[in-house]
Amino acid sequence: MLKLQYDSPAVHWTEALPVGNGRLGAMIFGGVESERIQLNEDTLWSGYPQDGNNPEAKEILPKVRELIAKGEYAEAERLSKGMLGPYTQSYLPFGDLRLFMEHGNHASSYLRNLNLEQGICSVNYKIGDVEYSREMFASHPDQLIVIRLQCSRTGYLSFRARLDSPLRYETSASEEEYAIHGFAPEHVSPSYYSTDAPIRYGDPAKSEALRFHGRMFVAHEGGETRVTHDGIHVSGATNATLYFSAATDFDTRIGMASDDCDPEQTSKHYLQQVKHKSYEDVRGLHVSDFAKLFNRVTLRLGESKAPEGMATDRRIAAYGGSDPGLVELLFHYGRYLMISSSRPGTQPANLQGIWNEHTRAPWSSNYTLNINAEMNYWPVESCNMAEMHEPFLDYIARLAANGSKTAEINYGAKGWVAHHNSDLWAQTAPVGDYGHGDPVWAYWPMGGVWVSQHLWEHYAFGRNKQYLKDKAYPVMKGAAEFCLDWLYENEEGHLITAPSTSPEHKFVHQEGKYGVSAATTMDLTLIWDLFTNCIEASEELELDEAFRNELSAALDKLLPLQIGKHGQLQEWSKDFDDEDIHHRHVSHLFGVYPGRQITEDATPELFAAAKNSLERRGDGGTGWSLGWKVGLWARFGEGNRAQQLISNLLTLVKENEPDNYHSGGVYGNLFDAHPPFQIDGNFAATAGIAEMLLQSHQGYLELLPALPDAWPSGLVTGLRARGGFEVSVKWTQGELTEAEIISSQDQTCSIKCGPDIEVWEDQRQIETVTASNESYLFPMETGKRYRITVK
Ligand code: FUC
Repeated sequence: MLKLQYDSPAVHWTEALPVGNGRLGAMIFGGVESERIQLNEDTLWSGYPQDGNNPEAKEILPKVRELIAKGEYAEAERLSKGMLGPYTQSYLPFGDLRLFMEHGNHASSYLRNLNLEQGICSVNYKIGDVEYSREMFASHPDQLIVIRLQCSRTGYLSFRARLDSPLRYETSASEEEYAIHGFAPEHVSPSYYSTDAPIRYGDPAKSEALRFHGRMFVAHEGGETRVTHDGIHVSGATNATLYFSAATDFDTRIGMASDDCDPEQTSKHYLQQVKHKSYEDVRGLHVSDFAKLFNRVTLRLGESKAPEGMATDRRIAAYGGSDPGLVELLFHYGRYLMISSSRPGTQPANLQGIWNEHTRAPWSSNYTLNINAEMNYWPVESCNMAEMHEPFLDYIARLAANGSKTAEINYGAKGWVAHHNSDLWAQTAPVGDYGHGDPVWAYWPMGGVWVSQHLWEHYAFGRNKQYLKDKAYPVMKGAAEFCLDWLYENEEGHLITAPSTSPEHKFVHQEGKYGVSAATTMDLTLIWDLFTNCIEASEELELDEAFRNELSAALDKLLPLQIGKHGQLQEWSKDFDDEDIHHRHVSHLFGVYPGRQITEDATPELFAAAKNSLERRGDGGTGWSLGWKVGLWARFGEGNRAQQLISNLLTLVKENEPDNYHSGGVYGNLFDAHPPFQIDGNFAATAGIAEMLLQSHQGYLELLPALPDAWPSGLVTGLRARGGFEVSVKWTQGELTEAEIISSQDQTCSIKCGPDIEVWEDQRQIETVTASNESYLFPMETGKRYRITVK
């Protein structure tokens, strides 16, 4: 069974176990006498719609460009602060469901685990001879958090359950149900911003801030229940099931609070629906829903030496590169977390997915668009969770709507723009409190460009032309229109961007270190990616020929990427030295991964220079940075190096270790540790492991492109590749033995894999191919299975 397991309750939040249905999340501590189930609802954020657009930016822009052209970076940087806007709002905790068990704290035979296939967290222990068990899950079909308590002796189950919240709230009791209602602050400042009044509530009668409501009721066998002001009391039962539902008044259709979305009615509705069902039915429906998604992909990387019952935190501490089963667990955990935090119709997974206990969470637990929000969605297509991508794709459309106003007001530009950070309100203005933030991170107008890659990738893997035409292409085109306006010619006639930053990393220049210059490699490679995707999309759709030609002409004039004095791919358009050679961001390598501009075949020199740049950066970094490097080394075809980065990521980080910008790992519950907790590293690890086994960014399938020695034999099933393929691969002694491919459409499959192979359609051999460096082509029919065997 794929599970996380422990022999004691969680002490810290990063040891608790997450469940979620995309919208509702819970962190389960598993305490014996006193259980804490920390709750979240994905629309509960501070604030209300405010655009933060800054018309002064338009006046400042030409002056900043002039200063940059003269190399006066200090002054350019100072002036560009005037182009900033407000900080985003914060993702908030909903509250806590607390259980007080009336059996004391002297337990034996304690076990706590999380079953990844079923999405169920269990706690088992004995008090004397009586066995107690809890099963907890977040049901997507029933939109509830469900807690089942049982004991082995009739009438020995007695407890109280209540709700509270760090936000402003009241509770109320009715005959059958216990409820909590409250409202969110109008403003919460980021945790890194020191201010006297970081949390501000409005007048509840007038405030546009969100309201929330949660309620629970208990179904029980034996004994009796009472609902009072301090919770639901159950005495002398044998088993009991608590159902919890919650909502806010955020209306996804209009992106703000609305009277049409009464959170009390919504919560009541979900509770009502479940009252006539048995626990077994609710559980059964949940398990089939969850397992159906989870079981799409399987992975075997080799025998594990870890003993069967070893606690997961101890297993992480003991890893040392020799427990492929733990890598499998890390891979599947990313899929588990995605299925639990992003479902069609919900908000996209934020910096902590949906799990957050802090009112001022690290970096507001928001959407950081200069890497983190995109990274969350790296595994969804390749790891067969395409529909989990939808919340992010829908969110991009909201960014595009707001971003067209920001483009117009801030820059007088066409199309749409987004900057470094965003939130539930889809803020597209730059952050930085109108001058507080350092432009090296606060000023970055490429957010819309990067997120647009996701629109295209969803098409590239799924090949749904209608989606491309109606949803993806218009938004991609808007992002490209902004870029056409944003780009301008330098003296040599090349198109450049300015002010331009390589996110969060400064260059060394004479006396100072600066962030703002012209045409960073990241800007250029992001724009190349967007324009190339738009050109391919418009060809597929057979429309917009003139626009396509305009994009091609702009691509020809883009400032070429450059190789610097160390043989590195330059991060900036001038060959500056790095502020920090081991900096966690590797933005200039976007074109290698997750982009596709820099490949060994198409751009061998840049490819070698990019590899040199990654080498220079070293194998350290925050959790997410390590995850990115797994994917990068996979694209460089260096399996052992990618595996080394996975080992670095599997470093056990303790809750109380201070925030760190140079070395990360995972916590006891396998959550990624920046540190602090950020979920992006989990998703990058999953995507990176898939990238080691299958690649498809060069127009052909490449099987086992970066297999490490540590996984000599193995199997992966159900991965997806661009072009509409589903692929399974088997290998022994480091060599491919068999693969199976299914195509979602009639087409020619192009494939590259080392040895001589035979291609079979059912029992009929259709081709024998001799090993070469070329890719082989064979025709495929929709839905038919094609087998590849090695001669
Ligand atoms: C960027 C990164 C930080 C952190 C934050 C959420 O600012 O540089 O390391 O991940 O996003």
